[in-house]
Amino acid sequence: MKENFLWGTATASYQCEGGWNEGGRVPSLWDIFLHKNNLENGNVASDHYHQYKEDIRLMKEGGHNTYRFSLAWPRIIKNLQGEVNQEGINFYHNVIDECLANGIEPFITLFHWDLPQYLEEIGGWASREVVAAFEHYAAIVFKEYGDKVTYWTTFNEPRYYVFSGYKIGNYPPAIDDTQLTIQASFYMMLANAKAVKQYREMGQNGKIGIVHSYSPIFGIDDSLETKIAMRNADNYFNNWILDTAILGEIPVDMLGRLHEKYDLSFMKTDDFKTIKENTVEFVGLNYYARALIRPYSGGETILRINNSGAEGRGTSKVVVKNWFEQVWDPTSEFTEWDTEIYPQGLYEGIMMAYRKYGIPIYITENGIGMYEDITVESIRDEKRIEFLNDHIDAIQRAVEEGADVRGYYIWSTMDLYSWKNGHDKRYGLVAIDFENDCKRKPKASYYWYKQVCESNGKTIERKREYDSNFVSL
Ligand code: BGP
Repeated sequence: MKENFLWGTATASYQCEGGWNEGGRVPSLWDIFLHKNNLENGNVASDHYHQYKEDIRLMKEGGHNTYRFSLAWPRIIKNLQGEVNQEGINFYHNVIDECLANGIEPFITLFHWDLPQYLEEIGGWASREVVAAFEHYAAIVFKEYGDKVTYWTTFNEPRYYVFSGYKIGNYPPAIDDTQLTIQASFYMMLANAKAVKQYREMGQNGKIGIVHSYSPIFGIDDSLETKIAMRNADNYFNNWILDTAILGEIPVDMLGRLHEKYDLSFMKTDDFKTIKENTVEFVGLNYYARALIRPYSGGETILRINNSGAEGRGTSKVVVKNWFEQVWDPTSEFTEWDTEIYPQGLYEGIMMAYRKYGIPIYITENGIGMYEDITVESIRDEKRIEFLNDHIDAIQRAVEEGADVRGYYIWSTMDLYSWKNGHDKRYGLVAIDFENDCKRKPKASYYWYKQVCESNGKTIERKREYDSNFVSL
């Protein structure tokens, strides 16, 4: 990799911090939703709120030079009036200072899904008022931390958040409403542009981008029907985030189709102007798997996600009526949560994104969720090592072909709360004993990754042949 390549790991506030009612933090929509429905929650999570120094020490000893994490909006802004919680502000000063003292570059996300409940109560992201609240929150944190932090991203995975909450209904606010899905999507992208604008107007010296849940699109063949389905799928999965944030343009063919059935009058001329004029300068791509697409063959929309691991194996299904269907290649390998293991998709995906957008790319999440016995003396997570090796190799292949990739973050730093999958789906390089004061224990992958970071990728082995018979966009 090039000099100064960022090698690190990633977390999100709600998933790792715990301390849900400490330090003046107010509830987020996740606290309320999970408590009310009696579901596994992140009250304690990995106890990072109390053990962040130990975590940062482990990062340093593990050879990392960066850490991607998010700020919890409910720790920072107390209420609808926008009052600041000084204790929350201080907490993140401490985390950032600890990173800097250990040679770890902070890479900060403003919103990784923990919306304050008081904003959910006024309509959440489907309401325009939340855009103004986000601008206020962003201005406070840019002013506080702007001189210490170079890398900022506005949102983590707007697509995943909006579809899960407003259409699939497995995340809060847990509804199925296409009109609100469109509104929430639009307001998030508008909030992204407004935060970018503000960052620049405040004369900040760092860089600002957005993080997207990237599903590179592949087709089952190269017929015209498949090509059309692939374009629809690309709009659904990727373009409405990437085109909007990077090019300042919401795909017009998608807007045209939505306009036939839904009310888009809430989108104002000024909004389009703001979006056009305030685009991001880099993009973070989270890669877990590609999306293999075939033409729509009939029936209602089905969006089914496996949140129960081995038990629900093979139950994932995505059909978007009149748009496309997703298929799972039976010859491929999958995790217990139905995620395809397909490193080639990362290579192709980077090349597609780089050719189309030409801006710097950071791979802001990549990793594998597994059931693991962490009570053993040494945790030999060979499967994870193989997975990471092959994905880093995919990035190196793209870099060799000219793609400008500047950083890589493994999801996740330590085991943490995996949203609706609970704590059993482990992603960390460091094990967390959730039953025992969240004691930390590095896995074999942690030591393996240390060598990768310290050699700047030279210890990665090229083990896979790539298939040249795929059909991409
Ligand atoms: C991404 C999110 C993360 C993380 C990861 C793994 O979509 O940005 O917050 O959770 O996916 O997903 P999961 O925990 O559902 O397995």
